[in-house]
Amino acid sequence: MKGRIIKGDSGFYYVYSEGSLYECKLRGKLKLKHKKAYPGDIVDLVVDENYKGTIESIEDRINLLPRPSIANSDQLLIVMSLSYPKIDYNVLDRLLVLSQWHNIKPVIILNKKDEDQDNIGPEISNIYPFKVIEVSAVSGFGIDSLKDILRDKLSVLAGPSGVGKSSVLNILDSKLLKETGVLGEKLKIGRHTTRTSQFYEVDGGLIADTPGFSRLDLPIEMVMEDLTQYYPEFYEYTRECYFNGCLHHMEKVCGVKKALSDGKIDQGRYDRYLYMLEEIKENKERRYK
Ligand SMILES: Nc1nc2c(ncn2[C@@H]2O[C@H](COP(=O)(O)OP(=O)(O)OP(=O)(O)O)[C@@H](O)[C@H]2O)c(=O)[nH]1
Ligand SMILES: [Mg+2]
Ligand SMILES: [Zn+2]
Repeated sequence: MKGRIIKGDSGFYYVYSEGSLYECKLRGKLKLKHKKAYPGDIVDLVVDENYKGTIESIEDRINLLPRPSIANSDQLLIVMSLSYPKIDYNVLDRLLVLSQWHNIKPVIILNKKDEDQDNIGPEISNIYPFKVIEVSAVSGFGIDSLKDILRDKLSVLAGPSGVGKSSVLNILDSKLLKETGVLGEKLKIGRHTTRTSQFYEVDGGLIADTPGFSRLDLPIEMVMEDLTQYYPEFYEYTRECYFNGCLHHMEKVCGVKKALSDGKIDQGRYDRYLYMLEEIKENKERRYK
């Protein structure tokens, strides 16, 4: 049987499989090999009738988010609000960069559609070359489209306080997966600060609500050439860049800068790109001092 670890706790692992949770131990040979298991890991398990089991093997992971660790995320749901708090574009662009750095597909969720008087939702959809879903946890707008992308996936929630992450989880009718007690307890909205990730189930998909991403510094391993890769709207214009590794900054002949002056690339996106480029440069200078 295959399942997904949602929590590890002093030698026990709680594994979600086909609607049930199993309390498992690692098979001795895995421990001998010093195999580590993280929430999100996909495992083979053998279980008994008392919802206890043994993890026989751990699948190779496709990615691993740090602090707190989550393995094998299919997508990062970056939640922003269309009213208050106002969209923090710095946070949005940073999360987009970090998501791609960790090899996770980002999806932008714009909540509070019911309060989007200035209709900025469609504007953002136009500017950002990523999947954007407008929703409202109050009116239910867009919730079905959101459900469609959650099915059978592991999604990780991110976004500033107050944008409506808990409210969205609530209207999705998600169930908090707890290691003890019954499944399917109705989620209660409330303020909670957690150090570990909590997993919720929605129609066979899992959502991890994580306290991660509280620090949005770019990883020190990231180089300037990495950053350019995370801007899909640049791609088609780089053909006209003189240098192969063009950073679209000081270079004289640059297709991206040309597209910018022709109004084909968003100025704000570009400005924040330069800002992050500078941050990477400073990281590097600090490292070699
Ligand atoms: N108008 C409107 N208000 C919303 C919507 N979703 C959430 N809210 C309100 O926004 C406030 C914050 O919502 P939460 O769900 O607690 O936000 P959160 O992202 O979980 O915040 P933290 O837990 O602090 O990170 C609450 O007062 C909600 O009632 C929405 O779609 N429309
Ligand atoms: Mg919350
Ligand atoms: Zn260029």
